[in-house]
Amino acid sequence: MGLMLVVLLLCGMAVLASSLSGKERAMKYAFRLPAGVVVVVGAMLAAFLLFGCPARSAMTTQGDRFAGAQAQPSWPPAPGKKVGDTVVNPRDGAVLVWVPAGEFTMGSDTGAEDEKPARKVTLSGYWIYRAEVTVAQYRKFCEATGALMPSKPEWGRQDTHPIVNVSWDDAVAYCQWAGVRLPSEAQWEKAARGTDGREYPWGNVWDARRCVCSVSPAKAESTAPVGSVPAGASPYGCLDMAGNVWEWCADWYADTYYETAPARDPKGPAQGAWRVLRGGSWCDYYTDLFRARCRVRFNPDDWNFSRGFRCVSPEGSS
Ligand SMILES: [Ca+2]
Repeated sequence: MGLMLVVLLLCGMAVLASSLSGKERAMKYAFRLPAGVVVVVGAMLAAFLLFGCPARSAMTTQGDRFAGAQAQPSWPPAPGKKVGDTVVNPRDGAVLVWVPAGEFTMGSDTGAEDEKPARKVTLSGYWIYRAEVTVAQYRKFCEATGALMPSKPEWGRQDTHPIVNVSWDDAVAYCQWAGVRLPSEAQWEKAARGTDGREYPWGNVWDARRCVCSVSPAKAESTAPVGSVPAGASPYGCLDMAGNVWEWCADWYADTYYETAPARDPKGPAQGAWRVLRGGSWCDYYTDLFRARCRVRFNPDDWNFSRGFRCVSPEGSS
């Protein structure tokens, strides 16, 4: 394009030069002079539009480069350094918080049989979504991949609420698109209760005001916008680990797994019939379900209005 304009410019100058030779008749001279001027001016104008706005051209280029940098940030993310560090997943815009490597208390000596015993388990560091995956994020996944939105709950699809009515398989498909994974059961539990063995994300005393639930006197009528109860944050800043929606974990469920799990980075049984869900939901009214150590199983192909998920950074990123 640029070369063509230069040629046009040279042609115009040639026409103008010949028109100025002074050997043609006056009419021809009169015609050629304006024609040459028109070609020269036209070519100059075109050249100016193309090359004459260096600031605009450079801005566009820089803008493109910037957009490219945004579309391809450092992902998977580098390990965090301390509690409170955050990163953003460029694919779905989710904020992830850092859970440092180290030991925590997994399970319980006093809870249900499948939670026993309380053990010291060590995990590598990892990033985990601060909140549950939202309707808006899941819609983005569907639009990008052609996946279908799940059934609409009674309260409708509200962008800031957690997605519900998703199966374990749906959650895994989302994770593949978003470049993340479902948390292992151990990762979910550590993110919810920290290292001091507490019962709830906020401490050891039940408080219905610290989560979206139906435990009296709270009476949630539906899910709530994710992260709407900051007072229920876990030691790492995770929100809604208790309540709002149950959250799928990557692991198969086994009732004896807490007795036999490896002491470092346990990833669940090799096989099973059910997958693990954690944390309780908006429609639950039994306080034990909200304890960070409570384990629930469910058919991975099935779904309902109280179940959603959150994600962790991909393998090898921490
Ligand atoms: Ca939850």
